[in-house]
Amino acid sequence: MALTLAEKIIQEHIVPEACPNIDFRKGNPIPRGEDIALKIDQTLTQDATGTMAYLQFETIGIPRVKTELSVSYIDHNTLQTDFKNMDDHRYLQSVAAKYGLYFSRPGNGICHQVHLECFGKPGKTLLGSDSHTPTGGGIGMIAIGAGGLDVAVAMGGGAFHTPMPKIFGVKLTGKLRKGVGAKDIILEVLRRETVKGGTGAIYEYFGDGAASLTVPQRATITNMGAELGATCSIFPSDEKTKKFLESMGRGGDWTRQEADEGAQYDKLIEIDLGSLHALAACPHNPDVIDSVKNLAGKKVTQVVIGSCTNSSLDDLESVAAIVKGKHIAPGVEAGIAPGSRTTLLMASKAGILGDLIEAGFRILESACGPCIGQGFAPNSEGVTLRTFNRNFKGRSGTADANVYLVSPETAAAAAVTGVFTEAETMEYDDPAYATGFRVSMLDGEDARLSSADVLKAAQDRGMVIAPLDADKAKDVEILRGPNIKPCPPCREYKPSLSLPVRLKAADNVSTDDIMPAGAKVLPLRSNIPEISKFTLTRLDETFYKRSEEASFADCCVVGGENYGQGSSREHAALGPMYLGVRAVITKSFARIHKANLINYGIIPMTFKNPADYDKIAQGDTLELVDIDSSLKNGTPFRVVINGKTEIECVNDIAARSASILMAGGLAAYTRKGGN
Ligand code: MIC
Ligand code: SF4
Repeated sequence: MALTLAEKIIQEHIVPEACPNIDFRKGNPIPRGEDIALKIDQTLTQDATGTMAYLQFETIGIPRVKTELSVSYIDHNTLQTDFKNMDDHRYLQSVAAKYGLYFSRPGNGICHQVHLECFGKPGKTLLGSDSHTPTGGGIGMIAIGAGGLDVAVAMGGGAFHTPMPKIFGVKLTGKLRKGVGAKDIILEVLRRETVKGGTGAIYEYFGDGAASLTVPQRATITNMGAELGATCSIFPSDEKTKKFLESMGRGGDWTRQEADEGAQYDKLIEIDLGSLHALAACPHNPDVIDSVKNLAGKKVTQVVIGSCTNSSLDDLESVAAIVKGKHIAPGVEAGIAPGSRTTLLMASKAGILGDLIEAGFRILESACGPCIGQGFAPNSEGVTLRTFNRNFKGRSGTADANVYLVSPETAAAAAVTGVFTEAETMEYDDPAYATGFRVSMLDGEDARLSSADVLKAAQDRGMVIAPLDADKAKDVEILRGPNIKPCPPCREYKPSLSLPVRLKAADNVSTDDIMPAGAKVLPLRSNIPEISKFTLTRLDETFYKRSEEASFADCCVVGGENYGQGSSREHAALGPMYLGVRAVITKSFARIHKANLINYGIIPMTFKNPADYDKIAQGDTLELVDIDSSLKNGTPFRVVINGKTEIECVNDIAARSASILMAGGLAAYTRKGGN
């Protein structure tokens, strides 16, 4: 049977002995939704989730990572207002040296951009403790975001378990107009599919329109597949991919990856690129899409180019083309955080950086920065246009700011006009568009980009430290600062529970709502007792106080649709667990958060009848009757509200996940010999 590209890579990586329910006779498609176990070739971590991941990895007790390649990046916590961030950096560097990982130093850039440039390989699997790990799909990888504990298990050689996704095909035809960016393609997909449309699915892009896009453009699209709730997204690996890898000095890593002729998709979406115009995701969710034409003329106070979505050389070049010879409008503050040091160096050698500085952009560090509320917060009630991927309320650091997610082209147009403007209505020269749309630096069509200096910059790996030899690694001492506390154990499993509803929340609660990021909270990522004080504060400032008053007794949380969307941060499970949350009952969950809840022993349940959500009020008591038999037998969960009304909740928890819950979380399960 003809297979999709995603299925081909999955089939090559599946661990048959860990998937007893799957029939592996040749050509058999894997049933959607079935628990699959994947061999993981590469892992990545970043510092904000990495410390917990490596604290867990240390407890596994193996001398060296067992993957083909693992990289520890420092990109999130680089503000360093006191000792905590740098203590974490030193801990992570020492762990990398001891256990055989590459270490990407602070300043080297955002993990996803750097991984694409330096390490990703078509046809391989990548698991990362960051939800935007699917960026790697831009070069034909199955790249999946997960909680740190799952990544720790993969570094120890364990398989990654997930339900087999549906495969949605996205056929792109035609060519983007000048002034319209790859961001507009993914915003169009978000407009059609919504932030929960991709739950349990992989988006696979193909067609002549896909072939026309450069690797960084493809990566913008696969990156923001995370906002669809997708497991991952993928493009074929073709001649463009080859040129990109050659430009980065890695031609040898290229392999062709494509779907079989006639592959069937679970759903087909078609987009004619030539018909697209600029779009914006409006406050406060990535799927609230409007056209820039509709917003045209609206005043803008801030513009930021950056984040793992849109901070490549292509992006900086698009911006430079629009702002060259102009100046940032007087009412606007504008900043650029290039995605990597390599990008920054290339932009500098190609003369692009000079154009940006001349226009008046403030040059920010190559790191996550403003995307995660670490500096460059907008003014009160500000209107900020960002090339990022998330605009949840308050994430920018300013609670009442209005964050719009746009392409670099739209951001650049607004920066110089001071209002929402369609870049396609402006007159400007875009040398790369004119010469074949930024095909690749090695094509030599754009003289600025193909110069020897730029290529040398592309291949500079000066800020990556390679793994130490095993015999030298033995002697490395792990450096632990005073803010690094061990991960607390999960609460012990109980076969029946009676739980007060400590919070009832609405739809689309994000992990930023459950455990905020930002300059104040992020330094506490290695210290669960301290960070837990911020649990759910975005939704209810009294949550911690009320938990304390209840002596951190067992309780539950009730939510609406798509609970836990956004980040992979397991702190959004760890914080609640530490304060006593034993179950979360919702209309539906986001994939990574649901897995994190299970890993930390919290039972995720969904209402069989979504209308039952209305039968529960905050403060009610829910009795979870005989959970034990539901988990052992896979039967529906029974929940009694205030000793009176019984409702049924769906039990879609795979057998292995049920065993994890009964063992008291993934760490305990692994220690007891589970795999
Ligand atoms: C994010 O974009 O929300 C983050 C910060 O990168 C998170 C990871 C984290 O919370 O550390 C993510 O996307 O997984
Ligand atoms: Fe960093 Fe923002 Fe990307 Fe998360 S989404 S990895 S915070 S740049």
